[in-house]
Amino acid sequence: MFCQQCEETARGLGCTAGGVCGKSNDTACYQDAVNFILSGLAYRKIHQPAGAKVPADTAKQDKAVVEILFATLTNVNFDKERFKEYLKTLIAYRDAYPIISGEPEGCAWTPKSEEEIVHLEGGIGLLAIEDDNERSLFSLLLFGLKGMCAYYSHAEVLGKTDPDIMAFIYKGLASRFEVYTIAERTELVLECGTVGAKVLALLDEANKHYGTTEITKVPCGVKDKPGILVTGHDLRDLEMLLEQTKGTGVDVYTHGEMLIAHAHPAFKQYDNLIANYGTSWANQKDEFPKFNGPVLFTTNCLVPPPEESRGRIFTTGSVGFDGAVHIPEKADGSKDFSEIIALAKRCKAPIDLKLSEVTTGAGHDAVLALAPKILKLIEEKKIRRFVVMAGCDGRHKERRYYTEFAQALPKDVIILTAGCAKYRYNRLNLGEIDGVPRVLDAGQCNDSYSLVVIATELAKALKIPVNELPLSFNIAWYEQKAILVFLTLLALGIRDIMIGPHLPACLSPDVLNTLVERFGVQPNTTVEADLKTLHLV
Ligand code: SF4
Ligand code: SF3
Repeated sequence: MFCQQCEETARGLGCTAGGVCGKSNDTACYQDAVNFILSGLAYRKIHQPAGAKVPADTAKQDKAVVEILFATLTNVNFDKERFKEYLKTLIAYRDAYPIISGEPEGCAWTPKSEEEIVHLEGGIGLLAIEDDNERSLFSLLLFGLKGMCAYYSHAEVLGKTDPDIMAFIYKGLASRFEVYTIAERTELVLECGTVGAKVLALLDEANKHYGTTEITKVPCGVKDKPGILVTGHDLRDLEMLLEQTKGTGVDVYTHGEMLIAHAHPAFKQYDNLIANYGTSWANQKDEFPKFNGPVLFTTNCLVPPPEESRGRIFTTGSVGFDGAVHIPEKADGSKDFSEIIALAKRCKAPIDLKLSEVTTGAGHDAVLALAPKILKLIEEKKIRRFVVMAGCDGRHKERRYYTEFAQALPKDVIILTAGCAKYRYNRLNLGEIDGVPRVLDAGQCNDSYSLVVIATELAKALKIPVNELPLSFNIAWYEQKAILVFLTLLALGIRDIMIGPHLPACLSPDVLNTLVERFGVQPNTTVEADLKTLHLV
């Protein structure tokens, strides 16, 4: 296996003998195989000559493509058996298209045995792309596409789709088998960011289904009934579970990125939605055993659980783990969570982690409602600057940097955040500036679009270009959704983004050079130096 898609990749280079994340060699090879077949399917779909006999309705195929690419994102699906099924599904979809004369050999690849997949990864994995820059750019694109599929799937379950976004997903996947110059591949990566903005906007629209978020203080204690802990990003799953647990004597708690649900008016109606429990995905090994009840994973980030607690782990959607019960979607889109509820009834109530409440819900509507006040505070020099510290959390000790950085910020700087990185500083009591919280949390990484809207609207109000706003970016990344958000910011013309704790391992020296020269992208260093670099002191 060879995988270097996340920030915690082995030695900062790539995982080659089992993933740091817990992904096995075999599962990694199966993921390479589905990615390879996805490119073949996309190539065949795109290059059909006019009049070819092609599948008329591709709605199911599109849904499968999105689900499967999402399943290969870090910490989503560790279950080799699911990838075997995915492989069969994709081959069937691909082979429903006529063979194209002169198509690249890879388009027709159909593995005959498991050995072929597990031993052939040199031929189908990303290392098979020999040119360093080509591999680097296709990797960035593929990782961006994974993030795109994650966000698209969330919009899709809420009824929002966009054929242009699907068309780009196929275009990007097919590019693996096509001839592009390095300059063209660079532009394709940036186009991924442009389409990323569309996906994030679509999801923002979709999430309005639950009402626009309000700045909300979320309780983090526990009650005495048993509970189900819901983690990941899928609000629709949470809604279905809340409906099904009504009146059962089982409470529901959110974990990690699900925190934002408490700020949506639709979720405030549920008195069985009790509190947010714990912190980010990176601490689940400590926090889940104390919860006592079952945990439902609706998306990433799943850390392989110890043997003794596997019976309490449930997965749904793209998520999978060998030994965990998977709740499938029915034909009508509903899910039956009765097995989780039955188990919860036999569990003890959660142990109180004694964590203080946290504030979330600062999406673009909530923040822009404060715009006149914010603009006045800027004018009065009570707000000196904003710093976007959105992104992911992770397990490495060096992520202390983000806590220390937030603590060291001058008191007239406001943090704009989204994603699970916030758990590094959302309990620091950083206070308010004349009633405006110093940590404005838009919600999930899915809500990153809010930060873009806030920045562009403030720039408009101040009649200056976005890059002249008193705004700096210090982004923490871990997985591929963060890569998509990063590409989106680049495509929107944001310059001088600082990114850490490490740069993506897939960047070749030349590609890194392009990012530095063209966009001023910079790695983070020390708190002291970075505060100066980002004009925060
Ligand atoms: Fe390694 Fe990250 Fe890939 Fe897991 S997702 S195998 S930790 S690079
Ligand atoms: Fe977090 Fe996994 Fe990326 Fe959604 S839950 S930001 S790391």
